[in-house]
Amino acid sequence: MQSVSSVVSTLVLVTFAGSALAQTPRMGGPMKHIMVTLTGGTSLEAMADPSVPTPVMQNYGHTYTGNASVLNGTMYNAQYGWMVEGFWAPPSGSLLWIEQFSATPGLLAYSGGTMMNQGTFSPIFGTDGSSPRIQWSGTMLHNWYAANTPGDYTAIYRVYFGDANGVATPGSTAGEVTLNWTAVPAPGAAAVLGLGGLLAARRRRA
Ligand SMILES: [Cu+2]
Repeated sequence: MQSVSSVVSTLVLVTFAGSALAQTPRMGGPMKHIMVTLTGGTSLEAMADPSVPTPVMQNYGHTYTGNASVLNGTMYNAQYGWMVEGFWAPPSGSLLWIEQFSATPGLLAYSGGTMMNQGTFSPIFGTDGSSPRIQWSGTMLHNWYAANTPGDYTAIYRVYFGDANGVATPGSTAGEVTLNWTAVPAPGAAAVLGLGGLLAARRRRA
């Protein structure tokens, strides 16, 4: 027979694991990097890794706390990550900027990071009246995308050199890339049903 204390500690562990899981938003799949290259010292190019399928925005039914709570109740994804390809730096006096040129209405974006540091979750790219552009340090950047309505979403971005105000550096060429997502409703419910089916199958086999 289990002692009371071991039962209690087991319960605490289970509760802690459950809440820790719920508080950490998921990327939603493998990283899909947007590789940014520089040619001739002035011309930027951006390309999303074609080997990773179109990211799916999902609602896992979790409740996040703190800044991540902006994702609560949404379908979301953070697979897209901006990455510098090769070794290069902006021309002197220039900074790297990423500007959202156009997007499907209802696409929400929040400031991200890497998976170790999930970012500030501040609204970006026009979400909640924010600026359409962000300054980019050039380190891997996985922003959070979210939607409240199922469907297909697209956004077009320009990555370019500019001054501290985001005014494009004369003589430089922006890279352009189109990103796509599919937002699907409540896969969490389907997953629970699937798990129930699995457990039922195990029980039958046992
Ligand atoms: Cu990455």
